[in-house]
Amino acid sequence: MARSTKAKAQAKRRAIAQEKGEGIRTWTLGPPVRVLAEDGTLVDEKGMPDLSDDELVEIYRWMVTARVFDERALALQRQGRMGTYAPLSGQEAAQAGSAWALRPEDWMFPSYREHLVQAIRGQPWVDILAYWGGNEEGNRIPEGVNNFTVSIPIATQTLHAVGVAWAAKIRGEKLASIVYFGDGGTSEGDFHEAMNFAGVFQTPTVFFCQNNQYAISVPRERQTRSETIAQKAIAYGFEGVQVDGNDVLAVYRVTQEALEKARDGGGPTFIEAITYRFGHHTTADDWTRYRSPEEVEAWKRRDPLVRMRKFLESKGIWSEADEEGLWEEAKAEIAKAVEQYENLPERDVEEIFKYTFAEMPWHLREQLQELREYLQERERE
Ligand SMILES: Cc1ncc(C[n+]2csc(CCOP(=O)(O)OP(=O)(O)O)c2C)c(N)n1
Repeated sequence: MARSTKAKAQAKRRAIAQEKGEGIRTWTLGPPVRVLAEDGTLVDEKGMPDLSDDELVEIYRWMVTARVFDERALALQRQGRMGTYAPLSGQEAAQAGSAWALRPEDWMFPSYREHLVQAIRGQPWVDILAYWGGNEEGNRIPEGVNNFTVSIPIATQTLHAVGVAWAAKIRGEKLASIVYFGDGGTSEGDFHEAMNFAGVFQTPTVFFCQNNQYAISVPRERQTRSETIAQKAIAYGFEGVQVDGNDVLAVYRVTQEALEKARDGGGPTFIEAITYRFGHHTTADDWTRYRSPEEVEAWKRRDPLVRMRKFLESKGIWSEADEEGLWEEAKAEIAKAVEQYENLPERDVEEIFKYTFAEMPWHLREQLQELREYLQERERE
């Protein structure tokens, strides 16, 4: 096809898609999908998702609870009461909006930062604390909750999500899988293999990239030369879409559409949610080494919680008293989870060797022996 004919065809497709209210879905991406402006006003009335007032308040309640959880978890780690922790503050809209669009039968594959997604899907806060406290009980997913466990190795979970979605497709089950990863994850081979497989086999998978601008200290510009991350989907033959990741309603809308399409046999979608991590990568990191306070402050002015709160207020369904009450409630809920966490029975350190294999292989037996000798020696000192 001649270049101009091709461009015309592309423009036509884009125009039709936009007319249908589908947003921008080609590699020449326009501005990210948005429903709320930064001041909480509705910028896209047609794009307003079908959510009841109760649901809107409930989504906001989760976002505030996650912020409180984040602050407490960080403090616990700093006080030596927890092993390590990956803060999520700033990413509440990306997580709450996408999680809210999921159905119980869908499968969810997290990285290590999706505490809010895990909680919305039914994992108790105490379990999430237990996991970060080094207690494997925290990795026990409650019966009937279709969440996979935390994936520390970057992007490996993308393959698992595609595999599960493919199995569901073969079995004729009407469900989708969603997989979370960061901008850095898109540089991993696993990610590209998963994308290719999903495209070829048209698996019902939603790839949800929280582009929080950094992979630890590596900024987005050093991660990929691509103009957008979303456009990577095009090379694999499916749709990519950018969304304002600090706009919970826009995130809900694009995720809901992508999941619906997947369940209806329309194949995979790649969502790039543009957001920002307010805090450290993990408690082993120090963001002041690679970001300026001005940059962080600029993003804090686009706080997803503030945007949603202002929207609820403008709808006349939220007051100052509601706000105060919610923070108190969230603090009490998390304080209870912390108390439960600290009262969990202590685990035997030897357990870390015990549960991967039915029979312990020789190298683990050797390491266990070494650990016992070390502990005995320490006791003698
Ligand atoms: C396979 C692999 N390589 C390296 C690491 C070390 N590592 C941990 S987090 C991280 C950066 C990931 O950044 P990104 O994917 O953008 O996610 P974010 O942490 O920003 O949510 C790296 C390189 C790892 N966990 N796994």
